[in-house]
Amino acid sequence: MSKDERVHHRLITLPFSLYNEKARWALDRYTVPYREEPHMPFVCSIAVAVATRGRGGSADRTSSRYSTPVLILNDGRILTDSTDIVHFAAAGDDSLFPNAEVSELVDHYGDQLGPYTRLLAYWHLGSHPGMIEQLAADNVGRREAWAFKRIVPFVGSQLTRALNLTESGHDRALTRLRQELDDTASRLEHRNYLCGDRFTAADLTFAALLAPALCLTPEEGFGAILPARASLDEEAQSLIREVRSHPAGQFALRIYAEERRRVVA
Ligand SMILES: N[C@@H](CCC(=O)N[C@@H](CS)C(=O)NCC(=O)O)C(=O)O
Repeated sequence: MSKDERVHHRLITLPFSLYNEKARWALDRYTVPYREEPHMPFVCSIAVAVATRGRGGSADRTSSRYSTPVLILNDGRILTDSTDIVHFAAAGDDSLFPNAEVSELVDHYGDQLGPYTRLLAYWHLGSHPGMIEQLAADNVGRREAWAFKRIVPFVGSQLTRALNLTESGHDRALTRLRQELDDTASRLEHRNYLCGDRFTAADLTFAALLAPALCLTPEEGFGAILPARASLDEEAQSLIREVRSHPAGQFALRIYAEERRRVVA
């Protein structure tokens, strides 16, 4: 084992995914030394299976036991859930999880926002030929991007099944996303942050899980490369405009601008 491997933790990711961004954000915020190992859909699950010797984590309503992010700590411990990784990163700083309300909201967005923004992102990805290959070229190693091109039809059909990428699934996701945006905007009517007057894990989670619907760029703080907005069709661009101009979308943009690059000693 090299000295570097002893110091750094390994973060196995699907780099442009929202739950992965949530974990990466927390690790960056607390300057936890880690090396990201980015993979494409399905390849990332194989990477998780290999790294955890087949055990994976535990499946939940929105993911399998081989979901990402997975953090392999340099002492051998393994964290297989984004919220666990945020807790680990923030260890010793109670301000990120000050009370039960914050934890409940983190879970709520994990269950009720993430799955719907993810479904909408894959829905639009599916209607843009060549785009998933471009995501691979922009976000994972050259060899994997090359190999991934060859399995795109297989991945497409698996994603359609796993995520319920149907017309009715899409409509439901859009309704749920709009509901979450409206509920979040109501929470924010009399406060600057979701749980009061300070930034917490609820704000981080909401902003990270909304990121694909905002089509955030690295310049805006997103930790991977999403498709260029100009390359999207009118339906996708119109959704992004709607989310960006919604008070809750504006809030997420503000949180990214103010907090994504902030480092807490
Ligand atoms: N509850 C999990 C959800 C993670 C999740 O759904 N990850 C997706 C990427 S957005 C994934 O890896 N899916 C593949 C799978 O579930 O096998 C967490 O917060 O870590």
